[in-house]
Amino acid sequence: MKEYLDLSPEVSAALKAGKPVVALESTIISHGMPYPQNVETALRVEQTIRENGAVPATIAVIGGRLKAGLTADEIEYLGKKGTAVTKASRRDLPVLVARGQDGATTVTTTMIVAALAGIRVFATGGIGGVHRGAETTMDISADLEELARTPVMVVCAGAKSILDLGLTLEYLETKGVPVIGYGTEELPAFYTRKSGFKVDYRVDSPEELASIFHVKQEMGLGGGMLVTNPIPEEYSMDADRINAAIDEAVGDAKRLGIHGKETTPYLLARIKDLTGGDSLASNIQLVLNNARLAARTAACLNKLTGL
Ligand code: PSU
Ligand code: MN
Repeated sequence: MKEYLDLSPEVSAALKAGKPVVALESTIISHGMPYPQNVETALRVEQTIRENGAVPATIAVIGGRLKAGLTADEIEYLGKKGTAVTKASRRDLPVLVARGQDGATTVTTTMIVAALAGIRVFATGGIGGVHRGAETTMDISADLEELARTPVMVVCAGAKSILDLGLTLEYLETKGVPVIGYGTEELPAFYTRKSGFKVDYRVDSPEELASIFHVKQEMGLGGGMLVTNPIPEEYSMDADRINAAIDEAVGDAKRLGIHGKETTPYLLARIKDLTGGDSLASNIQLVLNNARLAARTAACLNKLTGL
């Protein structure tokens, strides 16, 4: 598959020199936030990774090539095109590559390309999971399967309660994916620090995150690991307010018959509208917070592996 991959010169040099590298996804740019805040955020996240001693590798499919490390122009291009870019999950990759098309990578495909490039740590906002009502719709994000199979640590702020968080944790348990709370025993719910659900383990340092991930790979267990990092207190939202917006958005999606890959982007955009943009400000801050932790953890992991 490597013949389909292009590393940017910066990412390639960093990997060769054993510098820490952090992967970043592009669906959050095209489908997760509106233009121009999406582009501004993507560039700020890259800057934050650099300030914390690592090299950012934003991942996407451009003209049928798997890219690890985008130029500012490529980020602007994806951000401007927005939802007109294909949201690319595992099943979409062969089609986009064969046709020479563009795709914005989700958590799933960012993990695939990161692993291919030799990048082991990935920072994002929220992951996909088991949707509410999945017992009839069977809407379960491919992100969960990917966490089970691909050896990349994903640093996120938990998952939004657009999902059934309890079922999402059950699924990850079945698949053998460790779910770690960073500085917390509770699964964060993206906009808020608490969800009412417990994580498997609490870890308080990037050194220990790196150590657990390293041991998992050394033991041959393979697969990924999910680090859930709560949004900083000062940016967290009022739980009742955000939950009311989420419930309304989920109801709207159901009424409109939205399904499949459209569901998550629809809900994200609707919640942003219903909260008058406040949710976007929180969203940006939690991604920056995850970028900082991921950069520090990637450096610890390189020390452990002697890179
Ligand atoms: N959840 C968020 N923000 C996001 C996404 C999910 O809070 O941007 C995006 C990510 O790219 C994630 C994808 O991998 O949506 C999951 O989509 P689906 O639920 O269709 O698997
Ligand atoms: Mn889905």
